[in-house]
Amino acid sequence: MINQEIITVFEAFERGGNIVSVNQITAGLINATYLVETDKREKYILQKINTFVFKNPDKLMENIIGVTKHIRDKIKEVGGDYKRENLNFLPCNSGEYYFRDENNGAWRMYIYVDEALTYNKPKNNDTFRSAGHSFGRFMKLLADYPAATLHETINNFHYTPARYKNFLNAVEADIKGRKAVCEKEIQFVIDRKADTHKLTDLIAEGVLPLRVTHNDTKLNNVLFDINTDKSICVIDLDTIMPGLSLYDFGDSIRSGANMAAEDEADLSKVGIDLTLFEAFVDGYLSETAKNLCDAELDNLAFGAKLMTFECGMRFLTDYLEGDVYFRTTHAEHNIVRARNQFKLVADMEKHMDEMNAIVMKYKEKYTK
Ligand code: GN1
Ligand code: MG
Repeated sequence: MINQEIITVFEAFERGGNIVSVNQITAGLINATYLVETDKREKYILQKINTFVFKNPDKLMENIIGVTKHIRDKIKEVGGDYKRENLNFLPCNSGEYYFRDENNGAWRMYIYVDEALTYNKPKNNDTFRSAGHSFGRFMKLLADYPAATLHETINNFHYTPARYKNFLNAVEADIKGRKAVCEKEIQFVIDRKADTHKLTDLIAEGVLPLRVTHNDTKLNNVLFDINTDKSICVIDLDTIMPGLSLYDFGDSIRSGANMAAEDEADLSKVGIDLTLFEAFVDGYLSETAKNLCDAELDNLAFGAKLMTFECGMRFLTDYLEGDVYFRTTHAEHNIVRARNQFKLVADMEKHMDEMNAIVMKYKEKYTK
């Protein structure tokens, strides 16, 4: 039986047809996502925005509508398929791009991209190279987007010094009495305090440029064509804000070049896969090398380490705060994720020279 809540929300978007199936998609850790199919053989994604995380759905949707329109125009210019290479959001009956239900829940809907899939782990090097192309292209498409019109959907999202402060506050408060079981992880973070402000200092000094970036570039935020296995487009557009190329590059490496899933508990399986790293660098730099400045290229590998560190610190903070932010399936989920990310950080530290050498190899290849 189809949940009445979903039917009510779907009807608010006035697409007609009756729902024949609803399937929840649980890959994302923040919003609640449903694939809805109708008897008119149409498929939609209905998504309940997590308003604990995104406090201001109207500003969030303003960003997304502006950005997807910009991308659509560019795809049209080159004769591309904008229904497939971009997300197409639909207004609800009030004319707005999200619907408020009677419990103040905020919902949005967009057309489902058919014959597509996502990967939590790259199937092979080509998959990950292709993801690199997509994120590189995404940044290029938005290079002339008016950044000043974007709202900050989550304050200080990748402002790592603020994340570090939140972490220290969570340790200090220890509201769930969990501190004792993660002393080692807490120390791991404190030992790397200097890393937290390296990039933000370079921004303040005017060395690293802010660009319009995606900021949540995990591999499962890319759609792949089921027939060609090539990336089609980038999804999960909630955190598009001015940021660093290093954040987008770094978070992709964090999620896709880990030899294990981000919540693998067996740490012997966790580490940086340099072959996958190289494939992503190849795809990403083939699109962006000419546009990136030397300071960005010099810090790409560090960006991967920092994004992994930041994410681990966020998982640890959420564990200490009682699992209020990330979707978890068991009580240890966030601490398992944090340990996993810190193992990956330690492994990247061991391989930092090799990672930098790979970046330089492709910098040369694509800037000649
Ligand atoms: C969240 O929404 P999703 O699952 O794509 C999170 C990212 C984390 C990621 C860790 C808005 O991404 O920042 O890196 O989980 N998104 C938000 O898996 O916090
Ligand atoms: Mg996602």
